[in-house]
Amino acid sequence: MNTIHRKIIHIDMDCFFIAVEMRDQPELYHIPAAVGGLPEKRGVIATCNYPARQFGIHSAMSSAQAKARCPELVILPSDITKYRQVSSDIHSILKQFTNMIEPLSLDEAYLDVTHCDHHSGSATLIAQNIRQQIEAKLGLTASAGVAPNKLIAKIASDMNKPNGLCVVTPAQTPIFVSQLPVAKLFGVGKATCRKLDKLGVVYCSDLQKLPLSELHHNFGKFGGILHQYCRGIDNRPVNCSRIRKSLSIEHTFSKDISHFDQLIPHAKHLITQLKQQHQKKAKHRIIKRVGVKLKFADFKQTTAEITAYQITLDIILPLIRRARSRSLKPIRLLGLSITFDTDNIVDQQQQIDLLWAG
Ligand code: TTP
Ligand code: MG
Repeated sequence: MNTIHRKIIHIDMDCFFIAVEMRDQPELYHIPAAVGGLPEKRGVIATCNYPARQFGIHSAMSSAQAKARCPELVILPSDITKYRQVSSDIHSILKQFTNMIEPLSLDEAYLDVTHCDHHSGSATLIAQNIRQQIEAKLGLTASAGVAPNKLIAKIASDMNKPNGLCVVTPAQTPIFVSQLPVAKLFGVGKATCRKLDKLGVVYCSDLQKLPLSELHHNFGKFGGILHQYCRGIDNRPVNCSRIRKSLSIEHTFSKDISHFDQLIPHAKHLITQLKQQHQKKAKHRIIKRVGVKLKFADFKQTTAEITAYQITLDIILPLIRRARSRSLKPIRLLGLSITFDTDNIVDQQQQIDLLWAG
């Protein structure tokens, strides 16, 4: 029997925010440069270019630490409006090939080109054409992965970064996946990795040896998913009607906060801002859960969540208390989030458009 394999492309822009800035200020190409918050304001790095990465600088590192590693690092403020416009231009290029597009963030998307006729249906040539157009029209480089499913396509797009293409055919998939460290698999974070390490699992080839029952026993439902992923099997569709599931906002304090009462005005301000975002980006969506995130002075973070239909101080403060009780360290950052009810959507197309617009 002939199995029909899907053709999935994952596109990921290289060093996205700073790449846009380097294009607009070419003198930045050869010096360490980043987009992020100011060190004096306790900002963090959003992303940085390769000269900066050589110093060990990376996303989410504090700008102060980045400057300590590389004093000549140039840090530019984030211009999100500009990045959204570029993202929308990228989307226009992708749309030439298919409507089966699932945006993951401003700089990343999956495409299902299984039924696309361009380039005689060659996913490899389509991916190359997309990368060429992004470079010619936008002056930016993108990396792409081509594979029979989303799991492998995303891992592949990272293989030849920057400005690279990696194609994994259905026939190559079993070998490709068996050589991967399990940490590369979607959903395998630090905690799962540690647990797998204790079971003697480092590579997918090790994971393949564990029986399904043992995976279920250790990881519950996710055990079944791991059993498939480590064999390169992933049946998740490219979800082109993906809609925003949540909204979040956060603030890093100019000085760490030790007293609970000092958090209250910040919480009030963030609630107002999050309500405004809700109005702007997801007007008719019904809130299902409300959450808080705290980052402590040692950069450890924790979250607390509750089922709620609105975001108010009465709901937020007990959550902050709960999260606060987990550490004695002063607080560096407060974040708030709302999760939407996905069963109850008023205007789906509008939501999709807004997701793409960021
Ligand atoms: P990424 O695709 O993760 O990173 P990148 O495009 O900068 O670099 P790479 O070439 O390795 O893909 O994220 C896309 C953009 O999202 C990034 O340019 C800045 C922003 N971002 C943050 O603001 N904070 C973060 O912690 C991360 C990871 C990304
Ligand atoms: Mg990227």
